[in-house]
Amino acid sequence: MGVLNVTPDSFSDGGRYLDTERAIDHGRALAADGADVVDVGGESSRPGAEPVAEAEELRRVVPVVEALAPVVRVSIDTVKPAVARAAVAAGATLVNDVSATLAPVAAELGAGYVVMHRQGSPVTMQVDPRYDDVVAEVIDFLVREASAARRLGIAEVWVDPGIGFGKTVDHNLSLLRHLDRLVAAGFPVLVGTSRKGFLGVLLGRSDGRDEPAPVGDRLEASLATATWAMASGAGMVRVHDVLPTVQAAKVVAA
Ligand code: HH2
Repeated sequence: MGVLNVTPDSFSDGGRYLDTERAIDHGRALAADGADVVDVGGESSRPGAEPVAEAEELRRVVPVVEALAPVVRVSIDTVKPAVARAAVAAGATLVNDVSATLAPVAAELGAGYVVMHRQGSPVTMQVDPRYDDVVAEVIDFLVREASAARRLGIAEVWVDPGIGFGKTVDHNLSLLRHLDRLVAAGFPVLVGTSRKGFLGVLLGRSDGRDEPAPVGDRLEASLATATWAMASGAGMVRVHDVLPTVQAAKVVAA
């Protein structure tokens, strides 16, 4: 799954594809690089991000979905029912829902559905995330929500542990270490680690300053976690750098 953020403020590529034509070109490039799905989003969910008005989000994503849907499978990354509806009408066939609230909408639309775990909202989620047992709590939540989505009649339901969404570095690492347990729960698993902050923390900086590695220096770490996720049984990884990830996926599959 290739990431296409039509936003001014996404954490790693904000502002690069806000223009409709540039976004469409980038989506085509992701497909040409081997993405099976292009995930179009018009509202950043990075820590601290402010919500976007519905009309603005529609303006950003609908023309991009319309242009890409004939070329590649499109998913819509939104938490708004109206945006999910408009995107599916424009050709999207998967609803990627970081809020775990849109199953009834996906069911009504006959679309596939991704349910992701998060703790808190983007504005507050990284303030002080706490769990007694992060792996058990995330798996329980996802199995409950995915089972409910299936009961609504959705045939294709993916579960996603929500790396970085209300999680410390240790929480993220525990979830990745035990990803096989989520896989064993029986739903297809999607994982998104690409360029995320915990990788910057793990890498640190080459100049010795006590800061995370910058976003542009996280490719190899992103590939390591994508490879780990695929080897642990994840069926899909959500990434910014599609070409190198497809190469890694070929080798993992072999
Ligand atoms: N991560 C982001 C956004 N959407 N959806 C799923 N299912 N899983 C994820 O891990 C996930 C997601 C955050 O990354 P990005 O889209 O690059 O940034 P932003 O939210 O700032 O647009």
